[in-house]
Amino acid sequence: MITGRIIRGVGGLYFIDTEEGVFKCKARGIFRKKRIIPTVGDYVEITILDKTQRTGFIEKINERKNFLIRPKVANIDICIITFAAKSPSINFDLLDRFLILSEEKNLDVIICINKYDLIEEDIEQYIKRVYSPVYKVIFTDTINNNGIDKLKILIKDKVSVIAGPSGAGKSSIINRIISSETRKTGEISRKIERGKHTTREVELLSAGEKTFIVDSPGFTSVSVEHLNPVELQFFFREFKDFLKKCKFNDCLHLQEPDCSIRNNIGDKISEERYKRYEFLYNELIQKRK
Ligand SMILES: Nc1nc2c(ncn2[C@@H]2O[C@H](COP(=O)(O)OP(=O)(O)O)[C@@H](O)[C@H]2O)c(=O)[nH]1
Ligand SMILES: [Mg+2]
Ligand SMILES: [Zn+2]
Repeated sequence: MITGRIIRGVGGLYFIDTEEGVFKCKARGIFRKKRIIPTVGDYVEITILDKTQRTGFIEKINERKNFLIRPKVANIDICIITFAAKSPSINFDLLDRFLILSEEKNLDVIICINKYDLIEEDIEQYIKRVYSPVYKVIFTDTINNNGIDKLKILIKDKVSVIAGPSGAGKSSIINRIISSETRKTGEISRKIERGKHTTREVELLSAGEKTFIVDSPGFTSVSVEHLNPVELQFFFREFKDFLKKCKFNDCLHLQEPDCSIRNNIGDKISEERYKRYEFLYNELIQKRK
């Protein structure tokens, strides 16, 4: 058996990237019986049926480290949360919801602010003040190629999914990344859909050896409804250092005295992010009533 990774699935046929190249495989019936659906990103063991035709069978699916539903993909390392600096302008509520979900799934995060060519000074300062101390933030522009090399370094040897609203420039960024990589290796570049089309098919796109990137459709909203209000605090990364320092163990950082989170507002915790926490906490409580 050889080990590989599912990079694409079309109508029950899976494309497996292995050290010996790509094989087209079907899954053994046992998976259907057990109701396990092979998913793009899965590490699998395959047996070869025909070496010249490059066909085989998926025999085993290794345990997943995580699993995303939209796009449906497994074993993701990084979420590149992408917003346009302008047109459309940044919805910070949506950005924070993406951050919460990424934390929940234990993904590493890169905040990518694209269309840097259009950015306004106050927006740039705002992002640098509120987000840069907490997350990796990069500014890109796919017209002059600013920041793309930096992004490539950050995603090297990892599998990343690019998420964000429609029109942010996700597909443009991916095309920039994969076209420079394919040029290097002499492969034929596979331009992915862009513009008005939605990005439906889930695929691990090669962005260099051992590096993959997955495009996703534009999200107009992100639901955090499934979260327990009490656990929301754990998904604000900048809270982490202070959570154990509140006077009460079960502090929710709302009105309690001697709250370490509230004591650090304006210092290690920005007012804007704290307000978002408060807002989302109340929203989650309302939903439960
Ligand atoms: N000004 C500017 N426009 C961009 C940039 N990147 C992408 N666009 C444009 O923004 C639009 C949406 O891009 P697309 O990649 O389809 O966004 P997606 O919906 O997030 O995949 C297209 O018209 C792109 O040409 C950029 O860095 N600067
Ligand atoms: Mg797109
Ligand atoms: Zn507290």
